[in-house]
Amino acid sequence: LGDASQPDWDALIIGGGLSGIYSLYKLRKLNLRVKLLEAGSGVGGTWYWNRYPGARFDSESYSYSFSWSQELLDQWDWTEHFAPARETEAYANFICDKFDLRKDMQFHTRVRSAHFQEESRTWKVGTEGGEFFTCRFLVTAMGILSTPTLPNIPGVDDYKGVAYHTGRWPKESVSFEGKRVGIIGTGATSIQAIPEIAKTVGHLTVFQRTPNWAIPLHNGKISKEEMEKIRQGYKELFKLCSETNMNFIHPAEPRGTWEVTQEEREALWEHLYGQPGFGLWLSNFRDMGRDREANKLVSDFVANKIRQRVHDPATAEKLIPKHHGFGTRRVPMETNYYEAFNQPNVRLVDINETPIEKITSKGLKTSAEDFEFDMLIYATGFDMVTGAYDVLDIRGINGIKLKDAWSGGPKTYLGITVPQFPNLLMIMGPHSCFGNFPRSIEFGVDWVADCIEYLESHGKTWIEAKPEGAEQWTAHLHDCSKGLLSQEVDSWMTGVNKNVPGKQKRIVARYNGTAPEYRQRCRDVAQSGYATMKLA
Ligand code: NA7
Repeated sequence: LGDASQPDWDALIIGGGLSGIYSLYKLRKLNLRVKLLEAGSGVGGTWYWNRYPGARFDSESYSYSFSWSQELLDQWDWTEHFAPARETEAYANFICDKFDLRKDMQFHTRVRSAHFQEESRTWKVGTEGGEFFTCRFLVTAMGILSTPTLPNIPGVDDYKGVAYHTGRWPKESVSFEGKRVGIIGTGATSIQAIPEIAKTVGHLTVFQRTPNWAIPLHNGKISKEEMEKIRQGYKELFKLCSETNMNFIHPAEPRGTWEVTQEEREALWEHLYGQPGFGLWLSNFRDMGRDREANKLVSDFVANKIRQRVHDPATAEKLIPKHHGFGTRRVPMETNYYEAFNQPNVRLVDINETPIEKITSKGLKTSAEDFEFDMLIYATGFDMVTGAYDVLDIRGINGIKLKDAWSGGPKTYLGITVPQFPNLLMIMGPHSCFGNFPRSIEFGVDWVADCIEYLESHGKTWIEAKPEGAEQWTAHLHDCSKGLLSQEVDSWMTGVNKNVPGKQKRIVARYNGTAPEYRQRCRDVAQSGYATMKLA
């Protein structure tokens, strides 16, 4: 293994989540010799690692179905409108069994390095276990929120009780009964976990730095009859997703905030607040994400909902974001999140008032109090979008390190390729269009597979973004992002993670135009015979 002159594989895929699974299926169809490497013991990616209580979709389950196999659509039943993580993990397993994908997967294999070897036009990939593989095309399917980060609070290693990061939750069931539990972070993860933990916990203390604008999920079971109806409607559903800005089933509201009366506004917001899913975020007035005053109105509407639901006015005020507007960060979806704070055994600590000074052997110390816990939960998020790349030693032409090439923010072409890193093809890479993942994954994988097929049929063994292509793409990304209120806010969507050195400044981390526009731009490149890229 590792002989550059005779690569082991035509394509090597890193990651066994949904992106990796479909990449393997699709590239195998091209009769390529393909291998997939996965760090975990099973498939599912996000849905494999995230086992914390309450982990589930907040996109409608059926809108998450892969559309490329009618048989798969016919055979798989979703049981809830927003399926729990274990059901989605089972879905990933079902796909792998059905298409016999597991035989080309190697588990317990964490990739550590990938070096491009110019002479042989191959990648040499090294693993933590000391194995080496060579391949012609390197397909990264590593996820955008897959590298968990612990808080940069002194003493994280000192705590002697049980501690978990939500993104590395154990497989065994965890009991909270009678326990004193502390949880740090109040992002989408924590907002799912807190109400579940609160059901049985002895006492729960929530440490909040930034409150978020969470809205009700309104989940429900799917009966057999309802599933049949959904199945009959898959075609229209996928068409609808392909037309919306972010690939979800929630279409944009064409009207602007100021084009309707206050009563009409309230009526739309009430309606959307009572509907399942992301409606209030994605089907709101079209200027909500750019017009500060319009955004303030809807933020006030959601603030009043929080006030109505939380009994203690002081706690309610702490739970209402003051420094960013509704929808300018990823909107967490909740089920009884606000009600959890009405329980006598759940307490909110605003760490802006009383900062955490250190983690101690028994719990943690704020400027006001010493806390002792039986369990400490870090719901502190991930090194987003570029994190999975930064932890690897990826080197392109002349040994240039990807981490260095991206030190000022990612540089890509279409979010798929990178100048000076030939034959590296990223699925859901930085600068690509995220939204409803499987819809975006299907597009990304199809584009990559078509590209490889084109190279094969034209006798080419090299594809690379041109520097000027990456510059134009970055400029276009900045154009799409102009005027977005979300770009004025620190969040994983703007590439900020204060726990990670070098990630303190906001960047454009994702495609902020519409999904149809993104796809059109990628298609144009393919249709031009990849004229804007270097092929050799
Ligand atoms: P998020 O949304 O990044 O949330 C992480 C939370 O942890 C957030 O409330 C952070 O506060 C908090 N945090 C992080 N570091 C610290 C430190 N050092 N001290 C105190 N609090 C801290 O991650 P999630 O896992 O909840 O969600 C990730 C995405 O997964 C989610 O959006 C979905 O798309 C799926 P901050 O806001 O930075 O002040």
